[in-house]
Amino acid sequence: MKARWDIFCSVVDNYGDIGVTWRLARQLVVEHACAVRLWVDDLRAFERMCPDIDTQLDQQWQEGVDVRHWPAEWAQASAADVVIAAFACQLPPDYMEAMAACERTPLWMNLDYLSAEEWVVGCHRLPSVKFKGVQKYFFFPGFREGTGGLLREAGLLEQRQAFQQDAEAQRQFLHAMGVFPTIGTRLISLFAYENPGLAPWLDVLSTDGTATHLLVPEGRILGDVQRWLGVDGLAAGDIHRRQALTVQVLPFVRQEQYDRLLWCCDFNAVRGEDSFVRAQWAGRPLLWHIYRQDEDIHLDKLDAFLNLYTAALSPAAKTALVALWQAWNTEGDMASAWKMLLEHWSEVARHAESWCLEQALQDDLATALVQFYESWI
Ligand code: TRH
Repeated sequence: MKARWDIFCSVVDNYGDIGVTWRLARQLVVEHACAVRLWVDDLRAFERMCPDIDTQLDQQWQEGVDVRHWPAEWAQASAADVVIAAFACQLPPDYMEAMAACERTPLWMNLDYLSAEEWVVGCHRLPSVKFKGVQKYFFFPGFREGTGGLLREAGLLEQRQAFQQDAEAQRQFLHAMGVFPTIGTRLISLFAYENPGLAPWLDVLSTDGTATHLLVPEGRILGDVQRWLGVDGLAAGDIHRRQALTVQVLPFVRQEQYDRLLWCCDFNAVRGEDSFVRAQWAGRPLLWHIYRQDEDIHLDKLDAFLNLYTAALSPAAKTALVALWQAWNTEGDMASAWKMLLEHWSEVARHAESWCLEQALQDDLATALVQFYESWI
């Protein structure tokens, strides 16, 4: 019999909560033959990345996943074999009672936030709280050996490499999105929160010797883009040129299409958690806008990742990359940091691919979760 999994996703803000759980749910179904229910409290966020979602339905099937609207008033009673509370969300009290009443106690895990910090290794798979005999465990994704790894679908890197070697496939993909870059243009994608560092970066891109085509999916950074362009009401489809820089606004697309966009670009600015990981699987240089947390604790996470990521770079390339990421996240000097990075471009580009291959040596997160369950039973 298939193992039954319940994944609970409370959409706090943005798209990372649903982005991660939706990706995980599909992978458990497709690659591990699990029966998965995905409980989501906000179907509108889900609809942005999966337009097939009917926001009015309490229950629907999407790509083999049993998608449930997690209602304010809980009515569901039966508990699954494996229960995942994503990002420390609180399960409905009645569901916890149902877990406690099960003849065979379910495996209950909290799927935590992604961090490169060292302490994650020590906490991964440790017991957390207990509810009436049901033990909860911490499960940490991560970049280091001894963590739960990263979400990575089977065959992802092979697909990505084949696509990147196929100029025609890329051209067709971009054309279908209304993107017609001139030959020799540097293609950059930009997915970020509001950021005062954008204007100086765009200044330097617009006066650079190499032309840049900047692709901006609709989202929070558009206000800064508008201000820099001096226009109002930017929307998907709009294209503006300022000297060497072409700025094009794209619609928010399905996760699979977003992957392809990242694969096409020479440089990807990403944010949060899931797009950050996808940019690493793209094997191209990237810039991370980290999600801000109270008391600047996100800056420790940023440093921890940079320490790992830049370990194999030459000191000069490392300095350049760290300067750019720090500038983007702490309102530093983006203009000179970008110019410095350009001097080390080929090394940073080679490194992006080798980092990707190195990370792919770890088991992926879905496999690690299934293995944990198998060892637990
Ligand atoms: O949207 P994010 O900022 O999400 C999160 C949340 O804020 C969350 O609360 C916080 O904990 C976390 O950041 C750190 O960034 P993220 O994680 O990259 O999620 C975006 C998702 O949207 C990701 O799955 C990729 C997807 N996406 C598309 O499907 N299509 C698109 O066009 C774009 C731009 C993104």
